[in-house]
Amino acid sequence: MSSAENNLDAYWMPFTANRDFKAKPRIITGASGHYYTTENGNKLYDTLSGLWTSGVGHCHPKIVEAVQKQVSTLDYCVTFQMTNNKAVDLAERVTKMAPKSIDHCFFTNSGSESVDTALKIALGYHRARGEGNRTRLIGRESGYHGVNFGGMSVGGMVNNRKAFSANLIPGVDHIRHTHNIERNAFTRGLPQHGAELANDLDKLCALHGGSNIAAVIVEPVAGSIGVYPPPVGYLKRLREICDEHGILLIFDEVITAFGRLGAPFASERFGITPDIITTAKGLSNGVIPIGAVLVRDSIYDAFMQGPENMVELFHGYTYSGHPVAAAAGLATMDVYDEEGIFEQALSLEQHFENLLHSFKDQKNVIDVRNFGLMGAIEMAPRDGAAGARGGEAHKKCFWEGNVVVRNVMDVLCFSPFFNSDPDEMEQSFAVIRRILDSIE
Ligand code: PXG
Repeated sequence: MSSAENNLDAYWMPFTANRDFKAKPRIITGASGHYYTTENGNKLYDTLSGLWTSGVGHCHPKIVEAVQKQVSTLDYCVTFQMTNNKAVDLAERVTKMAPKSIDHCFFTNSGSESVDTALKIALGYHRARGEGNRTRLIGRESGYHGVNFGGMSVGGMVNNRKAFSANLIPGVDHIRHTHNIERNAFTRGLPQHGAELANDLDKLCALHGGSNIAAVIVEPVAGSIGVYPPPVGYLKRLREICDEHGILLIFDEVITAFGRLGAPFASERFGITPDIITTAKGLSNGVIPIGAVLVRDSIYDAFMQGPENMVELFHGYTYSGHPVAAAAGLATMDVYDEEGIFEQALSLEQHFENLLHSFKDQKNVIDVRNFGLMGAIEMAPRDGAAGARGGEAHKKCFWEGNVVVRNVMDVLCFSPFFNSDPDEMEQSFAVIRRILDSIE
């Protein structure tokens, strides 16, 4: 038994079947580039680039060096009523990259914190403008916005919500998700059918009065649920309805920001500018936890009133703008620029799409979806055992194929590195095919 297995009992694992895992642990001790290393020295190809986090690969030397340097120069600095140079620089760098007019940045430590921060900013914005009646928040079925109370309330993944259902925040509605296998199965890129589902928002405006709704939050491409790209015209229609009713549109870009769609932001790829963008993951390539909420100038300006010596937004985290995390963020932005990472991501899209869609006739596969470098292969659930096929695929890939594959129930999700080697990608999919062949 390894040292880690001995100590496993104390460790309560997140989003994990703890007892099943502890019976046969999968423990990683190192990573480099596109591979993890296990305790017994196996090298595993990582098809999820961390957890949609590490697009430029693990232990990128430039980011490692920046972190090492920063931690021995300024390890921590309070950012309330004073701050550090790295946080200032990163805010400027990221807002320069963001769509025009999105030019202020509030730091958090995770996607969940970014989402709850964004919801609070939206409510505070309306209140500051004398529209305190705008309190309702709208999310979408099957959406994932993290695990804190705000994000869980606007989120729509049932298992994440049901144990807490009585305590979710009030005044939240959900529009329908856009996933429709009957009409859109095996679509390459954006599905043709479903733009009309955005009109659910119009119906909620008719029900509540649009002037009572503060904000709508959606992932431009839903990730965690198993990759649902938006139907053609859907995001545009949401933007139109928001404009008509003065509702803020929040894009949760925790996955899609910083290259995942071959552009700095999904907003840019789709040509739709929201009012608020939530980010995390790719902001530091996953190296140090950090998130950011990016807002329109008009939102920031609305808060900047009243006595100048007063705090305008009573919100912030001990680690908002942590200097080491911000240094990791700045080095990550350098790598994105200097290595042409977003262009690389874009150029890999077609190859990735072809590999994924070669699973169309694979046993048990009922759908394949992709957009940018986000992709999913969905298997039919086994009778009476939903999730079993996906779970088996994950474990067999790990133990028998030396490939890390993430399953969400029976959906396998893929998030390739932006600088993937096309041959390595192909080899990993060949392994996955062999393993799916062996699953009944
Ligand atoms: N919003 C979105 C869109 C996310 O994808 C979060 C918020 C929350 O971020 P934090 O940093 O608090 O975890 C996420 C996170 C999966 C998976 O299986 C994806 C996430 C988290 C856990 C699992 O795809 N994304």
